[in-house]
Amino acid sequence: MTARKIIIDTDPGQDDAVAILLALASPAEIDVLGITAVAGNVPLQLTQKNARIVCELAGKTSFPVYAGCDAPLSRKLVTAEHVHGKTGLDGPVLPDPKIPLAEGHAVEFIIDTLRNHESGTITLCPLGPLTNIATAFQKAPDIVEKVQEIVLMGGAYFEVGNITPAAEFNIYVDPEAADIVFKSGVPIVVMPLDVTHKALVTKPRNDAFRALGTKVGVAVAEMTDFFERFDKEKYGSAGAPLHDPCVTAYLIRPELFTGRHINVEIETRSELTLGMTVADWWRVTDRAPNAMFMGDLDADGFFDLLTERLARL
Ligand SMILES: [Ca+2]
Repeated sequence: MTARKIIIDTDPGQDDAVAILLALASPAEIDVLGITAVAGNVPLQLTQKNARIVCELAGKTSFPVYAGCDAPLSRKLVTAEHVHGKTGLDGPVLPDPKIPLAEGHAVEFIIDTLRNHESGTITLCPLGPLTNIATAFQKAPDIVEKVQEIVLMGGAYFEVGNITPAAEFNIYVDPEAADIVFKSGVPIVVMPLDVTHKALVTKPRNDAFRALGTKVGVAVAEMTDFFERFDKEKYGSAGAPLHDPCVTAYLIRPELFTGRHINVEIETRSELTLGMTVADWWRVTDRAPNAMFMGDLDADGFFDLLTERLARL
């Protein structure tokens, strides 16, 4: 098996950080060609810096980190400091990054990388709003058919919404971008809240991260400690949901996840339900399937994988 070539498009975020660490800990399965930052959980100035902080924490700095779009396609940026803290990576105390930001724009990197590789060999892994990906598709329509697959965190069906009663944060922040991506024809795998709310860092699971005794293990435990206070208060859940690591875990062990290949469309007009992922889970329309929409995961298997891989960093 050769490692799958991916670009991680991200707005770190503690859960983004864990998703990136999992990818960087798994070079046999995942070849990270670059990381592209987007505005989302916190503004771009912080997400691009946080992405570099995480790479240095992992001790993996052989690929470029680019800054991308600092605002959604046609809306004002909505951020989530109420969840992630002021820096986006609140929790552990981590040093400022020494590696520089790569020169150039994330969108150009995405376009060039797809053009410079054989068709069907690059997977895009968006962990934030879909602004960078949609902008790349708009600027360079020729790259769309070259994408092997998009594996993304976003949306919800049974869990409905976390930023509004109807919408999940990543899709809500830039619904027009999500609409472009979901209509692109690229094979899409979606990790919605329905799955990620089952990836809960319970106390024993967090203790397992801390017990690794490594810089990475302790930092991840401190990140989830911070992150979980929000979800405990809001949902009364047993711990923080690790949304974004579901994406990189899927690349390593897809059998941990089950879902349905269905039609998913994005609400872009209604004020009330803006950014809703209208997922035809029950197949009540004849609209063509465009996404593998996940519904369940083996949570114990997921955390076993995560802990085992984080131990390698
Ligand atoms: Ca994210």
